[in-house]
Amino acid sequence: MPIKESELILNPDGSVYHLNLKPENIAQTIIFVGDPDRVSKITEHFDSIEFSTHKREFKTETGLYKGKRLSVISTGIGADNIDIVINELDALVNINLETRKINNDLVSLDIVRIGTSGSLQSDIPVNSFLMSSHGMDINGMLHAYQTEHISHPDIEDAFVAHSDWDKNKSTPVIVEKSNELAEKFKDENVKLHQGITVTANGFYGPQGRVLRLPLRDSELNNKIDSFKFNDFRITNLEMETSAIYGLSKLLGHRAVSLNAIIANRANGTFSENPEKIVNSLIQFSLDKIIV
Ligand code: R1P
Repeated sequence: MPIKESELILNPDGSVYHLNLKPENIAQTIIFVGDPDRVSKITEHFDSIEFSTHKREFKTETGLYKGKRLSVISTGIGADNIDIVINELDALVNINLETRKINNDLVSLDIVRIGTSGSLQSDIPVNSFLMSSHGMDINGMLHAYQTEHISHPDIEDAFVAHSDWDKNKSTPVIVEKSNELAEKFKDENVKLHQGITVTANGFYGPQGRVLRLPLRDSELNNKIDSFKFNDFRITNLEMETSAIYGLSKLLGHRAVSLNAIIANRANGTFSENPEKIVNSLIQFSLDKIIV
């Protein structure tokens, strides 16, 4: 059965609805960034750019970096945007947009997020690099999908018990990175911290920040940063990783999330030069992606 026009929406030129992309516009290796302005900070390193488009928060550029074809896409902020970006990218490679039928031979994309994040651990300082071993959805997006076979109930249950998790909130869902893709980023000369990344559905209250509004659970961040499960601990908070890991695993794509740590919530510090650490992570990531 063809997928209905109301479910897979195409623009008059045949591109997918939000991203404004056609299948030929994207590479099979795709870098995600949150901020549209970060796209050109990556593609300025490219040998050449063959395609650019921009709609809403979704800016895409495709080109060659040291001979390898890469696309860079800004996702804007949040797991809800990741739902749009990954579903539309998957449609571009795995659904025939003319017949609206799923292809027999499915394509697996490599997705690398180059993002910014706040550390929760004092030994992971500002200006360091972190790869998310897992994404923990506390934002609820993954609950729309069947995640039983990709999640980690042992860690989830331990976290729910440890944090006395509020039953009115969506239950945490934990999904691991692509270990295959992560291999590319191993480097004995570069310290890449690893840990569980909690993906929140907001920046202030949902990540335990208090400006004028008191929190429902003022101890939540302490419970998050004191959680341990075997060798795992929660290292950082941001707003996209669990959705990237979850949807990538469900759809058969490989994903890793790399974070420039620009804030340290444990000691209240913020990087004096966040641009610099983000640029270092961009250069590190580009040179690993092409290997
Ligand atoms: C919040 O300031 C935004 O920054 C972080 C968060 O995940 C959120 O998207 O990532 P990016 O810098 O990649 O957008």
